[in-house]
Amino acid sequence: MKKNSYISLLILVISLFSRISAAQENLIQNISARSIISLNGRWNYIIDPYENGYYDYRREAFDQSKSGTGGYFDDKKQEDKSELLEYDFDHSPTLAVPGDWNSQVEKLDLYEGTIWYRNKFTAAPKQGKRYFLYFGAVNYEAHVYLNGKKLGMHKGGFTPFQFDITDRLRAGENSVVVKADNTRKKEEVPTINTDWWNYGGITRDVFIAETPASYISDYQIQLSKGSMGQIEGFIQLSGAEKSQKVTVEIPAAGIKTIVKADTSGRALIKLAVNNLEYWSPESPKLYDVTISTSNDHISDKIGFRSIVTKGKDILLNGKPVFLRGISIHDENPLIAGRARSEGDLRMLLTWAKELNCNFVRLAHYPHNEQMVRLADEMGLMVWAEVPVYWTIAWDNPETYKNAEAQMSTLITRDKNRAAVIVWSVGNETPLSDSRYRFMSNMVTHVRSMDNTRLVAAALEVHRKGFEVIVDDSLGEKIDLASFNEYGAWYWGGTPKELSKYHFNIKYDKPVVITEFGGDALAGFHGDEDTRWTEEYQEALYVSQLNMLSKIDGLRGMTPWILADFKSPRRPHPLYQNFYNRKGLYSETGKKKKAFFILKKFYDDTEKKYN
Ligand code: GCB
Repeated sequence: MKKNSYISLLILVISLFSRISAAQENLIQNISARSIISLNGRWNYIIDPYENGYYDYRREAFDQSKSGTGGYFDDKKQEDKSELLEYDFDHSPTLAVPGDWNSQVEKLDLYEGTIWYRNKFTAAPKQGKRYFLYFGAVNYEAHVYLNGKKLGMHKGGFTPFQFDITDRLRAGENSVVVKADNTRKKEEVPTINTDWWNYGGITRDVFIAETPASYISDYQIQLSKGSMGQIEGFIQLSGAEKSQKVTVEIPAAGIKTIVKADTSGRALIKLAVNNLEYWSPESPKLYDVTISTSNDHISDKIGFRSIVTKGKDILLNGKPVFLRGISIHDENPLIAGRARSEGDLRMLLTWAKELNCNFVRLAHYPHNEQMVRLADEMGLMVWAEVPVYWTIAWDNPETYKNAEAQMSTLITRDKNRAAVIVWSVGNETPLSDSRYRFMSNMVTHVRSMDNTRLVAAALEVHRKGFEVIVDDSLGEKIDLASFNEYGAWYWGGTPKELSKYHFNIKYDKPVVITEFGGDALAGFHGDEDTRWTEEYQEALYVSQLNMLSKIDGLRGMTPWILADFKSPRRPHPLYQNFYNRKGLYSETGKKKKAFFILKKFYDDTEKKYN
């Protein structure tokens, strides 16, 4: 290739790339505490299974064409009577945002593909301010346009993203268009096969946040690894004035410190503290923390606690703790659909509290930031996870990058939440060399971003006769011997036969059973050998708890699962009706018999640990 054409190709590649990604910004910490314009509400939508709004009839993408126009994102109106226009947002139906589309419109129940959303809003941008368009989550691939121009694309159905729209936001009316596509693909994260509903759409909050031109973009303020007497962290400033003085104050703890950011806007803090009241489930103390520069100010509620392991113990603030947990999906069974509001989230955590939990596993992907903030407030420790679930494309470097990016976003978003004690790099991933490499790299990555929390994964067991063995070599790399086992449901016969089994766990680490359970249709009764009855599930819990209690080093569990949830893998017409019925609560919120078995076990365990 000639030098000139090489250079022009390079310029083309760079400009194409920058056109797509220029506006996508690193997440702003605690962005909902900024002055915001909420874009939640009814958005017009167009179902587009053939992606007419994105590609022309030669399958060329409109937003990649010279003019960059022609797609539904133009949000055009018919201007004269002869004009041909085959879409019209104004006369299209509406969907609630936030909210998945499946639970809102019957014909979308099983829809997988593209839906276009359009929202009109007015703005009055001020001179000297910056504006960010923020999405809490869109499942799975989102292309976002403001006033007909593409802002960028985001992949990953459960992580937040934002765009700097300062130069594009108009005084007066604006149109934001989102192409949301929830098509499952083998190389994505998650992959095509999961045991949950593939809810599509704009499932979490959308808003525009205003910041000063130079602003506090990120911060971490937590106790240092293993320490109960030192707060460590950083403040990151963005914008033109980076090298500024930053004041951090925690008035109730008598803390005030002033640090200077370097030319990259980074200021490190390290503070000796005493007399801190530590965060714990019994006393979820959150301090008001404020961070200020000459032109910006942000406050947050932050708890301080230490979490480490020592041999087979988990120590919370230096004291052994038993994780009385339950697994939870981000789904309100009463809808049934993705949780849409703080009320939905509070209901789920209140149900966990009724079980006497001090711990929740937010399976199998990042839940709403609000959920983690509620856990902070309500005193529930959290296991947070990314959807590296079952058989991911282990050898594809793009798949790895995607998984790592989702993990980075999750850590960036929730790193100031005392509630989060475990980052989980995945669930039930099948053994192979490439999977080991993938998962080990994830673990290393997590530790490089945050060394103050435990790192784990939900591993699998295998069996030899009556021996249940945990020897996955990933176990060497993580902090917990954490695994799922489905004795008396997928193997091991009926509940009473479980007593023959015993565990052989290779690691001298705290043992946390990340899943066990079985299905019961609420209100269906019979003897304890009859599948799908509440009695079977109850007997299963009794036998499981007997069996698990014999494990030396058992330090916690998150049985599967708090509430029945929808899954296309569960078609049995009498018992399932496309619900996974392993919930301790039914899809109408009724407690099943097994609920009381687990609650009693947790009540007794709590006494032992106090
Ligand atoms: C598992 C998965 C979970 C499923 C559950 C089940 O091991 O981790 O996502 O829903 O089993 O019910 O089979």
